[in-house]
Amino acid sequence: MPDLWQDAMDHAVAVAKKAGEIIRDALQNDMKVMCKSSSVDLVTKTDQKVEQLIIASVKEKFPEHGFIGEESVAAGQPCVLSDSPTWIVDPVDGTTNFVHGYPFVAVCIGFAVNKKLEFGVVYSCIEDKMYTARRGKGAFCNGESLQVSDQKVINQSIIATEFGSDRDPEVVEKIFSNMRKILCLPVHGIRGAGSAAINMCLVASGCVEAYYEIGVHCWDVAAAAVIVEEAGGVLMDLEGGPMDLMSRRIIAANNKTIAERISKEIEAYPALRDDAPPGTTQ
Ligand code: LIP
Repeated sequence: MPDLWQDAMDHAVAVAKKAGEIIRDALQNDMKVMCKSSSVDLVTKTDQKVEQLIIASVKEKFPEHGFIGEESVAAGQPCVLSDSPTWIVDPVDGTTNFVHGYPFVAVCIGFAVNKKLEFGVVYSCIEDKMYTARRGKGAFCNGESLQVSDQKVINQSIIATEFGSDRDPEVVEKIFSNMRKILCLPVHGIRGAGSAAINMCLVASGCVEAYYEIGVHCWDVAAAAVIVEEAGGVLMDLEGGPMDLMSRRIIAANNKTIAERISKEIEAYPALRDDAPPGTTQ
């Protein structure tokens, strides 16, 4: 049975490396910072340039494939996952980190067929760590095999989450309330890289037991989701059950025991789905 998608994954790794060079170069120059939904939801010309590079490069090799890209959606493209081969791209995951030179910035390229993720590439380009995973073939960082932590006791775990970019006081209160509940279980610590994908790759690497967040987008997590699963981890919705890529909620954990303990503790709150029809309000 020919491996239909290895060629596509190899291309994803090559274009992620090129994208990483552009991001590192941009760190040395004045970057043009703009705002999206608020003054803390940042985007730069580099985000847009990198996404255009990735899409153009893939279209040339795979003209019939579809795309979901963070900046294309921001520009009005639909965010709907069909059965067609689809590339799910976050050109700069950790844009705020990038603007501030905080060294956790990732190029994320996920790939799905029939709505099932087949491979993920996350290039943490300031650290120069290339995380890759192909469904059924394991997860790797710079070629070294990855394995999640074997920890089953939440009180001996590190949990990652993020504050996101919503500053609505009610949402901020829920974020802190959930963090307080997790911290006081107690856990060894709470961490946040400022990039959903890098948080998830740290779960896959075995140095963080779980990551959860409400408000992430499909492009933040699609690529890293394959890496977590292929490293032996699990993906779950915040209220239990399978992760829904478009739901903007995720628990990525080393095992079901830890994932269920987090799900039991935190209070979910609504976030508009990525695939909500245009004009839908929360
Ligand atoms: C970021 C996510 C992070 C989230 C931020 C932001 P971006 O992605 O990786 O988990 O908390 O609000 O969405 O916008 O830097 O690609």
